[in-house]
Amino acid sequence: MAEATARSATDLLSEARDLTDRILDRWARRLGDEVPGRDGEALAYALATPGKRVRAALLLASYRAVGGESEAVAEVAAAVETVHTYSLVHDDLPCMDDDALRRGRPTTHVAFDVPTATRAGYLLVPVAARVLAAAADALALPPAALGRMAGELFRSGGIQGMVGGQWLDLEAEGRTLALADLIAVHRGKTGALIRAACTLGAIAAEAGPTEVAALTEYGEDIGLAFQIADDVLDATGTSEELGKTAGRDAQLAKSTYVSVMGVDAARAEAERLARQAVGHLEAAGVPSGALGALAGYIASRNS
Ligand code: GRG
Repeated sequence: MAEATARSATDLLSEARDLTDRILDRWARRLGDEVPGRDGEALAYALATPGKRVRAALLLASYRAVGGESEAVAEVAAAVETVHTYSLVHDDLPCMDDDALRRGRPTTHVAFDVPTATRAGYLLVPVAARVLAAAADALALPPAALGRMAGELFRSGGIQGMVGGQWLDLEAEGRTLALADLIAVHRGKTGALIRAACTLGAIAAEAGPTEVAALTEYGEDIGLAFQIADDVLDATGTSEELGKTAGRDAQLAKSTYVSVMGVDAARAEAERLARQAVGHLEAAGVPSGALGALAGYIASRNS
């Protein structure tokens, strides 16, 4: 599993999906047994619903870029995808973005009901901690590495990251944000977890501080590029292509890169950030083949 310079983003994502989905399916079955009734079914439904696994692919590529070689790193990726899944379940609730379609399927609160989906989302947070602890065992990492990974993952998911960004996003509905405020929303609600995926890959490989910092900087830029591309797709894609309701940002009167600067300038900014992300790796001497391919995909993706 050495760093794969010649591989396309499609290959990398497909491998990340295979490896991560197998682990998440196992956890979904286990939780279905552990948690009785519809709560267990809702947990399994949310966890096993197919995502693109971009965060998993970034984590795997980051790990390999700094010399990691074990396939068990996919368990760390599964922990990040579990946090991401909880955020999607809650994001779709009527009190947040109120959406009925996710990953091409009814959202969890539509397939079950709002209280069940709310509980399932909350239950996924400690599940993510268990998945991460199991990952550290599988990789035979020292306790300090598990502590650092947990710190990064849950800080990125908290008030300084995903929850804080989502909070600002909800408060900003119906208002026009200045670009600096929009960047803060995007870096928090979406970018922080993507950045953490890259950092966790580096920590899992027990990389040195310069390499960890370079991958974190890469993740910071690529996380923002990812949300800008999401803004563009929301305005230009169809619900069928996206597996979620297209045009939702405009319906909710959200400020986005598209509303602030238009589709073309937003696309150009995502591409600029992708180049800048790869620049951090090059400056630190971290191999950037696979991460470069993923950066290109993230800036110009069509789903
Ligand atoms: C209590 C305020 C508060 C927040 C709770 C719900 C929540 C935490 C945060 C929402 C974070 C969120 C859903 C941000 C959007 C990120 C995003 C662009 C998701 C789509 O990611 P993809 O395209 O999805 O990778 P797939 O389905 O492929 O995994």
